[in-house]
Amino acid sequence: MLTALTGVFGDRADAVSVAGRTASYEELLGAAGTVAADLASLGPVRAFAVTATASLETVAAVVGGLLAGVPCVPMPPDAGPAERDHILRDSGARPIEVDFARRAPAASAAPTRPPAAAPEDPALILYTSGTTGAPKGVVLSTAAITADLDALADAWEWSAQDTLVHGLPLFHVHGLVLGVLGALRTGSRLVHTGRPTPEAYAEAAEAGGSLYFGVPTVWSRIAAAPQAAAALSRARLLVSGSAALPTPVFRDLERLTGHRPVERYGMTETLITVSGRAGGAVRPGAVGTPLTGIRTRIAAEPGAEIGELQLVGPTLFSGYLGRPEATAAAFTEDGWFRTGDIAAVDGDGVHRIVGRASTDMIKSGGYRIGAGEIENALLDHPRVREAAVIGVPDADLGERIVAFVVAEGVTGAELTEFVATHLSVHKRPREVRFIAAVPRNAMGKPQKRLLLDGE
Ligand code: MLC
Ligand code: AMP
Repeated sequence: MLTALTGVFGDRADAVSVAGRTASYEELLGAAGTVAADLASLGPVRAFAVTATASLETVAAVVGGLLAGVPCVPMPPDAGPAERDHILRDSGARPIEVDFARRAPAASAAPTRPPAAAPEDPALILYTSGTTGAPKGVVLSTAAITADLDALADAWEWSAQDTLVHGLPLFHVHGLVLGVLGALRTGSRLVHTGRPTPEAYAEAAEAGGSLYFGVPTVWSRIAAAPQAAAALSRARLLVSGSAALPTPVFRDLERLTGHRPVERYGMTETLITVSGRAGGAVRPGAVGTPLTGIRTRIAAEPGAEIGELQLVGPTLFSGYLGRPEATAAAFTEDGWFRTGDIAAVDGDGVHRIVGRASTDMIKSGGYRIGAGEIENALLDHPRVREAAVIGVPDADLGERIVAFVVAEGVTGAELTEFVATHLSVHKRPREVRFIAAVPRNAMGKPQKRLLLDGE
């Protein structure tokens, strides 16, 4: 999968740069070889887990797992103990530590030997939230990942001539699969900026950045920093994804950088499936056309033009780890994956995402957050009797998490902190509102849309 590490694109001292530290492919391969040898010495393991900080260690861990044929579970570094325990218990993954300075001799780590795993074997297990319950492990095979990266390379004319720049977290598809494995497959130099700030993105432009990835929150912060945005005029392609890019941000970026950002659409379960193309017509609010090998359909009511986007193709996940019922429920009877996103297809085949089927799936700063998971965390607090969590439109984050609770003798700040000790920091409510009762229908089901009535 990692073509760049075979040396066909050459090597350089700064082939991979993460949060200010650089490594050549040879150094990366050496550190990854040590990880692979350590994994082999553990005997048969189902999976291994690494705390996925933005670091060369995380990159070496993921590459080491691929060399050894053992799937990697990247854990959010800010996950609270409950979320961490859940991920480790659910996946059965063995946590490991990586020391980037421990390097196997390059020859023993050379990926020219037969790959340890078959293409259909799991390469990564990424934990992601559903509308209810704890996060599920999404199993991604090498075959799915390579199909996706090759389709994206084609759509974006992404090659070893590029320098990829981003500062996204390394435990999700966007930052890890596209942002790290994509660079190692296409041979583009990688500059991971540590954090995705406008200043860091601009600085990387001075150093030759050509291809930029960001979630809409990152792009809107860049659009609000005109000097940083101007530096990106030297780039070749700006790509936005993980949530809808607001049209005003698209327009501001076009005005400040001279580029019309390309939007692409995806999910942890499907990888990226629909995208605009380099050199193609790009419209604000549209996510482009299906990638090579992907077929889409809109499950619309008779007479309606919008409906649930469903798809099939080689980039789809292998299933939710240990949850055959949940996996089956994610597909229609005739085998199409149900995205839960509401979409429309224009006359020229260009797709637009117009909403989501469930209010219980929140996208905040590009992070996918299940309302049920936060509600369960809040209900664990002894003072909380009822909890209902929703995403409220937010200019910076797309949506912000607001929790409505029925509780006495506890402050909003205490509840926010309580959630942070259970889950990841980005799952904390931004706001806690105290109410007398959660509105419910005759069946007792919460009527969350009523929570914001009267605003
Ligand atoms: C956050 N903070 C809070 C808080 N929430 N403080 C108190 N109460 C709360 N409820 C703190 C933060 O910890 C941070 O502190 C500070 O406030 C600013 O937080 P922020 O506004 O969230 O900014 P930031 O931390 O910079 O995060 C914005 C972001 C981040 C865009 C950088 O959301 C991000 O990295 N998003 C990317 C998500 C992503 O990669 N998704 C891809 C999923 S894959 P401090 O001290 O740290 O400053 C996918 C498939 C696909 O979707 O299609 O790509
Ligand atoms: P995740 O599993 O974290 O990858 O989140 C997947 C979800 O992100 C999708 O189901 C969509 O709701 C949303 N998403 C990703 N890309 C886009 C986009 N370009 N426009 C709108 N929503 C998007």
